[in-house]
Amino acid sequence: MDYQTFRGPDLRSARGAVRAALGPDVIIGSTREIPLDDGTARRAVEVRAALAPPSPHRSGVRPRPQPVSQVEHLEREIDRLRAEVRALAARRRTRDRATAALLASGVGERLAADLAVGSPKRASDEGVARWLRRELGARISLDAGVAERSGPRVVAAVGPTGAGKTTTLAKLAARARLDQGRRVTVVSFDAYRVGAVEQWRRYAHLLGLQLETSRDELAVARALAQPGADLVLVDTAGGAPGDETFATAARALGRVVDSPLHTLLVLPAFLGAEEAEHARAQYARLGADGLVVTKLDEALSAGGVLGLALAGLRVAYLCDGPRVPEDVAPASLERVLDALLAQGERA
Ligand SMILES: Nc1nc2c(ncn2[C@@H]2O[C@H](COP(=O)(O)OP(=O)(O)O)[C@@H](O)[C@H]2O)c(=O)[nH]1
Ligand SMILES: [Mg+2]
Repeated sequence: MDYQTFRGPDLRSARGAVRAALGPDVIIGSTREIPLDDGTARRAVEVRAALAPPSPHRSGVRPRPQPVSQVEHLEREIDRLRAEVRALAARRRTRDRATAALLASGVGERLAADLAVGSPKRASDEGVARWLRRELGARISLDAGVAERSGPRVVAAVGPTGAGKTTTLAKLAARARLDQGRRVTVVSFDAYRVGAVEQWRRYAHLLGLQLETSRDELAVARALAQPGADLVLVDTAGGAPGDETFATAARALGRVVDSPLHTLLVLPAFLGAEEAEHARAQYARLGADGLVVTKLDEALSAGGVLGLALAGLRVAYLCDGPRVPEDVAPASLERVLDALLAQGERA
């Protein structure tokens, strides 16, 4: 190789000199700093360069396949890893979006994380929403319209004060009377609270219901023993489990042996996941086997309460207003999912 030497005050100018003399296709032999022989401490850069031999490409000769160098091998490995990291990031983002939608709907953190684990690898926002609906739909079970089923049965409402127990039972009583012409008896164990009995007297008068406002746990059995007894609705006070009316209701419900008994836990839609879980535990002694979600008209989403449905409690009714009897509907999967994701889908 025919090397020539070029100098400059810095590397840039030395390379400039190389380019000016030999053009762009050069081979650099060496580059080094040298002292300037002008008696100062200044230094210059010296580059040795030669014209590159003509490339086989340009001369029309096919290049022979070169063995893959270590550098190329590493580059390919890095590309592969990059693609993998991108795929993982996309998957994580999908999972994050699913988690965010669930949290926005009010579903508790643990449940949201558990559900989002199975989210699809890659998906648009609509894809994530569709997947969530499918996934949630598969986990929700319904026991829709329990009070409408024929044959003597007892439907009891339990839950915190103000949740909408009395209103919901009045709606069910009205539907049974007006739509089905059934004989309906109401047993109210909420005999202590001022106005509670009065509330039922008015409904009984309006709708033609039999009313038992007893503090005696045998009242349910008596109601069922009446000739032609059909639907018995049991209203309870919201009190704590130690409370006397609560104990009476528990004993009464325990005595209903022959007729099917449905104990509905009535909870307002705006409860958070922890409060809903707490209520479920508190009323477990009354053996709630169904869920009524009330006040859907007052909540953005009902994920906290419907988290109970995802954990196995079957949804019976949805209520979206105080009007008797209009604002109640037997639960349908579509409406439960709408209530569950009302807020989350927009997140
Ligand atoms: N906005 C709305 N209000 C409701 C609903 N259900 C019940 N309410 C109201 O909530 C209040 C308490 O209801 P009530 O049935 O007395 O609750 P209880 O203490 O559980 O028997 C009343 O003012 C009802 O009119 C509902 O679905 N939506
Ligand atoms: Mg009440």
